[in-house]
Amino acid sequence: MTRAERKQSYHYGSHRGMMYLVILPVAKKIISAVAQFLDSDAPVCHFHSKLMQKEPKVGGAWEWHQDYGYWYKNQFMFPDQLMSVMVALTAANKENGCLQVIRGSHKLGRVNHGFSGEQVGADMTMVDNALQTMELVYCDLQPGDALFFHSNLLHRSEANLSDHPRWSIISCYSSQSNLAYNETSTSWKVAVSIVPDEAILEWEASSLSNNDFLKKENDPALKDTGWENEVK
Ligand SMILES: O=C(O)CCC(=O)C(=O)O
Repeated sequence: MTRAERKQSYHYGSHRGMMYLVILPVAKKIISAVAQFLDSDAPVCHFHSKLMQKEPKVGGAWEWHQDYGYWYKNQFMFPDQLMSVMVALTAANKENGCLQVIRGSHKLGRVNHGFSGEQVGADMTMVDNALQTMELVYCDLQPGDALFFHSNLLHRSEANLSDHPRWSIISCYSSQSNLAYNETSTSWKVAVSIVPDEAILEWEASSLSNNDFLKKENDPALKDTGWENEVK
């Protein structure tokens, strides 16, 4: 099986998992923690969320990258005002392709990113240099655990070759003071309407078909625009 065939599936359609995509990212407990981590007193905005499904034997690998390696292309100004939260829906461990991070690598600043096969990945010279002295950590998570990480943290994951699924939700946040000059969606500049933590138990599914975060083809971070390679 090739790496492409093992590609991780995102879920952009209707699914019971979508419930978590609507409520969990804006739950009070999560937003309060995000507000403390982001380097700004401005309100927290929810950039986007995705349901990551790594199915047994097929869930694919991710190359080393920084999320700001993508979001730089959206021309977000401040990496310290951008972060991600991964919430485990199933157990995640070394066997089923949990997230791996290089501890402290967010302090390196932004590393160059380019195409690595089908994916956009970090410059491996810098990754290998970092691994000489910095600790590689396998993020072993139990269902319900949340991992908060800086937009410049180097991370990757391996394919899920185990017999068990590895599902998670990854939500990404920006401060309202952080402007993006090449982003087509609008959620990144709208302050989050926080919901009580209990709402996840009370919510009933409704259609999400008009939400702009579903339109993957509009995302400049996933295109090779070339602008970032030239200094004008
Ligand atoms: O869920 C994974 O295995 C990796 C996902 C990831 O690195 C990302 O979405 O930036």
